[in-house]
Amino acid sequence: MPVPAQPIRLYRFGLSGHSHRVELFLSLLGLPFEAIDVDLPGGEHKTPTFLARSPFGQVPAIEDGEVALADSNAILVYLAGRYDEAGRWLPRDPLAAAEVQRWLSVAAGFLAYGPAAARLVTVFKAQLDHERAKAIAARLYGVMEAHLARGGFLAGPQPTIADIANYTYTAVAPEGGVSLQDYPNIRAWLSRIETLPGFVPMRRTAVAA
Ligand SMILES: N[C@@H](CCC(=O)N[C@@H](CS)C(=O)NCC(=O)O)C(=O)O
Repeated sequence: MPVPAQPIRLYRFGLSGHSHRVELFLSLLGLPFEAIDVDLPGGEHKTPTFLARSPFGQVPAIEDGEVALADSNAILVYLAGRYDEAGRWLPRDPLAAAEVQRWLSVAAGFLAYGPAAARLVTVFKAQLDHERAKAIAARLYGVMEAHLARGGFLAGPQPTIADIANYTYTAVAPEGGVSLQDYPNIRAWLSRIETLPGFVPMRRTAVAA
């Protein structure tokens, strides 16, 4: 597997699931990286220096030599394409790649507006509609639970970046008042991810369902 000439710089925030998603994948790939904490409460992500790195003023962002990239899913796609020569994490077969993309879209849609938004309300006191976020989460997890009935991973029998993208905010969903009690297939899938070599957990908060 190719390795970067110098450690990849990861701009992150410790309680950000989007940041953890990238950190988890760097760790699973065994790539050297340097984590740089961005002071979100202090507004560092809206400074001109950080906006040059991430135009929407959001973490995570990375620098890998000459490459600067923001958006967690875009970063997963980049890292898989550049460093996983075997194409295990992002298959090259068109249909298999489309299956992965389908779940990346879920991560940027239902997951972000459902469980992640619900957690923003409970952990960060965000002025969002908690009931609406929980309803979106229920819709997402109904589909995901049925999909995972056959075991394996989201896009097939092997783990891909589809799993990495959806893992973190699902693992911490109870912090947002979204219980996983009724979803045994989802809980078993979380456990399968947690046994992958190189797995690193997301930092938990005191808020829990
Ligand atoms: N689509 C982005 C979303 C990233 C995101 O929402 N980051 C949050 C932290 S988890 C953030 O930086 N929020 C600050 C803001 O939006 O101003 C991604 O996947 O990276």
